Amino acid sequence: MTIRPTLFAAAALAAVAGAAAAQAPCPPLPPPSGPVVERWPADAGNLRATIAGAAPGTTILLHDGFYDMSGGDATHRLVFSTPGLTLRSASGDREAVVLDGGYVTGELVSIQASDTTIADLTLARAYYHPIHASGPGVPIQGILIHNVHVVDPGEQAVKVNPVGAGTVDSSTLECSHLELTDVGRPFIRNSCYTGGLDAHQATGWLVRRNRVEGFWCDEGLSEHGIHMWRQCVDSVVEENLVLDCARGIGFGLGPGADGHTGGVIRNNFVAAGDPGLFGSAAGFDSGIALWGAEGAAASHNTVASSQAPSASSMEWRFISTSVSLANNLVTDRIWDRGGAATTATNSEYAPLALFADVAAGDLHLVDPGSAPVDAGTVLDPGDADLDFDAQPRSDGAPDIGADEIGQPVFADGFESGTTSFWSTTVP
Ligand SMILES: [Ca+2]
Ligand SMILES: [Ca+2]
Repeated sequence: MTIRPTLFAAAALAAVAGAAAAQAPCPPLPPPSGPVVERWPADAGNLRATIAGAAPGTTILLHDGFYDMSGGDATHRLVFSTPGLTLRSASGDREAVVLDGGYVTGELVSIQASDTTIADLTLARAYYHPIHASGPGVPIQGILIHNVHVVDPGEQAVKVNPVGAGTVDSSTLECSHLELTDVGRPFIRNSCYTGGLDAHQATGWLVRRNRVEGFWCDEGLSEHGIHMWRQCVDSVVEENLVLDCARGIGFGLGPGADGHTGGVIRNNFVAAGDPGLFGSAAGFDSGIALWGAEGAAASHNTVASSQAPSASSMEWRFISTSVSLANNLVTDRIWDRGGAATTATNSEYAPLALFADVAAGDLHLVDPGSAPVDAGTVLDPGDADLDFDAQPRSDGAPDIGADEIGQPVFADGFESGTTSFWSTTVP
């Protein structure tokens, strides 16, 4: 199947329009500080050489347009093996620079060096992983993936796994949109071998403020929208919207080698409302799954599905699991499938009418008089001081779920208010 660039761009813009109501904006990256190399769409065939020859600290600025990256074969990719390189758009508009693999190029971006930044652009239709980070036999760190749109990957949208001892640690995926669309879904292979972020043996990742959506297949069970497992440590997953994914957020997938240590999942919206997802073979499996998660916390998350999940809204499983669940608000069950848990003021079987728009992923509370408001347990300072909107929980009576209600709501569905987590004032 061939998608002409103009049609593809139109589809991407439509997707963005749908995303406009999602999350408060993230502040832009600062301007480049080192050497800058500018490139245009006609340079698409030479980008590999440009990146391979760039001095440490160089920023490759891409001007707006459609970059046809489908030349070559499944072994082709942009390899970042020099520390401190940045690939970003000149305009800062992630929808205006599209690198399209046409399901020919295996990976679009291969990160193999510390302090690599990928920002402000769209990566479409890689045959495998559009972004793949692996240390080159030794650990790397300081990767920043910021404000990218990854659309219709052939496998997982963002893959992090070690090569030998080459783990990828202390890195960030933020403010990005990872999605599998109805157009791309038929291209998924191997019994739904896809997902949003899939990280193995990664320590200290921060995954925040992303919109992850559409990861499901007619047959087979997709990996989670955000999945940290296989000995990941101390992941922080916060303020994300995971919409219409068969599995929302996962720590671990089993005991031992498949497990996760430490970490926190907080202030996320996990929503499911797509009839196609519910009608698929696997359905909506679970919102948040802690399988072999040792010492993890899940606090102040909201999981809402317009139909019942196949398994649960939230669950923990396997003997090695030890989790703390507090102030989570869900529309179905929280399931004890084995392991140890401490729980405080979680709310199951919440009515859908509590939320602004489940199908759109807007799980803000609508009624300041509703049951979750002011009904939560006060957590230790630093555990979940801010809500989904990065607004402080300052009234001494936390609302159950990811949203602390009580401030004016933006026209686009978000609340205005105070100085945020980002040290910027939300308008
Ligand atoms: Ca409150
Ligand atoms: Ca709020």
